[in-house]
Amino acid sequence: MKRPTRPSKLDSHPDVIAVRSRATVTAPEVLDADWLRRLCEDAGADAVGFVEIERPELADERLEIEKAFRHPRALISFVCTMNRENTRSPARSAANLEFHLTNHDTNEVARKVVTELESRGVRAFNGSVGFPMEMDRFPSERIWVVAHKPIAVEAGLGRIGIHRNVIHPKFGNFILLGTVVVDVPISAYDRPLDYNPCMECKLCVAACPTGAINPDGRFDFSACYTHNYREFLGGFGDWVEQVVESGSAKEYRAKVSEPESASMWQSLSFGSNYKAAYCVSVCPAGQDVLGPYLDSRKTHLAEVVRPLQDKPETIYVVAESDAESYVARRFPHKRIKRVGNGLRARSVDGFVNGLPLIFQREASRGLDATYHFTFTGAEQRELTAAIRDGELTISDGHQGDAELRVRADTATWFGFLAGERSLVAALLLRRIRLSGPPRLLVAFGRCFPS
Ligand code: B12
Ligand code: SF4
Repeated sequence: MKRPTRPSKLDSHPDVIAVRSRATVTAPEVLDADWLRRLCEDAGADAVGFVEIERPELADERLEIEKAFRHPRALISFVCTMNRENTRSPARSAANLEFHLTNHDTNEVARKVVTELESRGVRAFNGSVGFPMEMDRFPSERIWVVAHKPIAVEAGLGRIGIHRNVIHPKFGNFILLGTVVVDVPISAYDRPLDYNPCMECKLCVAACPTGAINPDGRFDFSACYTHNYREFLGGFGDWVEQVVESGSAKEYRAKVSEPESASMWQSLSFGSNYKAAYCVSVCPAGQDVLGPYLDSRKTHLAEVVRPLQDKPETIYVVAESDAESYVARRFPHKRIKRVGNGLRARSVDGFVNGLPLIFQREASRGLDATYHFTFTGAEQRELTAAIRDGELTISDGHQGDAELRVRADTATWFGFLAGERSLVAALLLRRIRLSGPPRLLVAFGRCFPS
């Protein structure tokens, strides 16, 4: 005999009764592209594009997105424009104000779109435009949840210029990017632009104070990050260490000038300030931007590029990096200050991911060597690093013949790289063993200053 079901405590809860008695909101099976575009524009987006999550070019990005939002079906990419004169001004407080406020607006647009979609039963997610990011991964893994640039490119919102920022065909590079991920497909998707708005004028190369941008599009991450991000992440960590290592106020003042302390306070109080972003400032590309440059390149150079090049300012560099020699050669009127950037590996993965970011092409000139690494202890792995013709390649396992073989206990190796353990002691204790000329280890170290 079937026993009568007793009403559970849940059934009599007022909110449960209310939910059960109201009509359920059913998410649409497909989001109409025209309606969705209007929704984004009404929320404040200046341009919008859509991409299906299965796009092969975004396969790696999809894996990252799925870690944060479980059911991605489609991506909404959008841009918010920045005012140009502020972004170009040598008064970097004005430029930073523009970056910060546009950043805020872009997050706001994403949030408004997500809120509206959620009210219609669509699950939607927005990763942040910039900060906050996932700091528990720093510095070994990528800290951003969604990489907006490749998505914007696939959504037809622009192409990557020599300076590695996305250039929109109308607004140029005076844009910040946002992405909303939805769990419902969209009725029509966009394709990448069939041309690159970059003019290849190389003004970004000429204006960057650290030499981070190469004419062929190679980007010296370490050069840009050490200077531009002096008051962010590892730059901030380095400043903290300067405070800790100062035995007195006098000693601290010898290391950190009064403007630098005030600037750090400003960043902590009002949001971190970028030191440069000159690549964005000088870029003439984009139909709304290009006119004055076409009218007179001379005036563009005199009024936009030169004031930034001529500005007397401190440029933060890692000792003996390519940036240090570049500033001395190219901008002798700018002050060079050697600092640490906090990019230290603490795991083998961090080591593998980090080496290409801090590799110094010029410092590697003349080196032609293959290194076999055997990590033992906490992590066990074999790696090959080859440096040849100014290029670094890293591969798993031991490939080919090596000029130097390094066998290292993982903890000792990363302690040595962070300057916390002595190499001599590690060699004596055989925690690090070398087979081949030790000068090749010194030469290796010169290619990766941090
Ligand atoms: C990490 C990061 C940085 C790092 C590294 C930058 C970099 N180039 O990767 C640092 C700290 C140096 C940095 C600096 C800046 N950043 Co930033 N940064 C990011 C972040 C968090 C992730 C970028 C990313 O995806 N990197 C992954 C690596 C692999 O990207 P990548 O090397 O550029 O990869 C591209 C190239 O390989 C390119 N590519 C492939 N083949 C080829 C071939 C050639 C010839 C070329 C040229 C390129 C190319 O395609 C890849 C995909 O985009 C995003 C925010 C976000 N969550 O997306 C903002 C973001 C990229 N940053 C932005 C900005 C504005 C800046 C700064 C101007 C900051 C400032 N105000 O000073 C500078 C500009 C530096 C520069 N010229 O790149 C904007 C760019 C907007 C735009 N129009 O594109 C973003 C998108 C923030 C936003 N939401 O708007 N940033
Ligand atoms: S400054 Fe010139 S070369 Fe650099 S990204 Fe802009 S258009 Fe391209």
